[in-house]
Amino acid sequence: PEMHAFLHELPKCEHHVHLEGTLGPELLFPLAKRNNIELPKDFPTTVEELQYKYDNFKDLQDFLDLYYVGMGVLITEEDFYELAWAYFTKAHADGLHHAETFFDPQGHLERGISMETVVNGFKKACDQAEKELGITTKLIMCLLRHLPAKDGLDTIQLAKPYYQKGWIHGLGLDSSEKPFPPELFEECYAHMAEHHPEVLLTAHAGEEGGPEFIHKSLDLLNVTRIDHGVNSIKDPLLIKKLAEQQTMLSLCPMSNLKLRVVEDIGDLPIREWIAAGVPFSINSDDPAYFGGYILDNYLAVQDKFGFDIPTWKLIAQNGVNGSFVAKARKDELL
Ligand code: ES4
Ligand code: ZN
Repeated sequence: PEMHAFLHELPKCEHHVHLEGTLGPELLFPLAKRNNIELPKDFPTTVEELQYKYDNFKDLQDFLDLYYVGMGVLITEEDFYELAWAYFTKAHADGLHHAETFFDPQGHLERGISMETVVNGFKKACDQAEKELGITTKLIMCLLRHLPAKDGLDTIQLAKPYYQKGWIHGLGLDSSEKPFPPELFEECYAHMAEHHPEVLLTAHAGEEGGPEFIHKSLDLLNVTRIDHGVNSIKDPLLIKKLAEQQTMLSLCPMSNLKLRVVEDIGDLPIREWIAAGVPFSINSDDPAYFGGYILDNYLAVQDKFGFDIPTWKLIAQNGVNGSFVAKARKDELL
């Protein structure tokens, strides 16, 4: 209980949460009704059935299949706003101070929803979170790696006004990892580096893919952060490189457990990263699907690793340092 209070108070930053992954049954079913969306025949019809699915994912793809159908209930700007606002209020109750949130515009564009609808809704919630909750926020647009790079480039074009306004701060890469290696998206990342150098670059790598996916994300996409990065531990030279460059990994413990990246949260290479000086943060990924928000993820790590207070302070400090914010805000967060 003492540690619970301490971890609640610790200045936590989240760097890896998909806003569409915060869509749980309590909003999914009402939105389906409000928007007259007919869910597929094999989609669960009760909270209990949905929960059963959540508790039994075989792997990343098995989760993604449900995730892409789930987001189909999001139609209006108000829907996107409500989704993100509900996340910010939950995260705030968990003691979150700073949130960098992913979204997947291609999952909406392909259903005929405009970039404007998606971004306006999310941005409204971000502004409200800053004003009413005192949380700082950033939006990171992710490209879906199961779609062609050409689609990614088109999506980047559509988002241009929002980089220019400073509404979108980062570019990420997500979805099915193994069949779609980082090099497929070199052109997308090169375009961003050339035309929008102020936009920070990250990519999912080393969740199901091997350490070579992390190497290639660093060397070919020039990312400054790695999302997941669990499989970095299989390559000592990579560990050395991550430590030298102080590249932060955004670890998602409960996600890794639910998607069977590891058998047990205690198997995550956290002690090894700390010993090697590899910075990482602790994150919720798709909290509605994986059974816990940010504080639950901290507690799950504490349950298995039993870290002392200085270690937790170091973890929090690394999270602040690795955030996509100016030095003044970092000083404030610490
Ligand atoms: C995701 Cl856990 C995970 N991995 C890859 N892509 C994703 N999109 C949403 N959650
Ligand atoms: Zn993710």
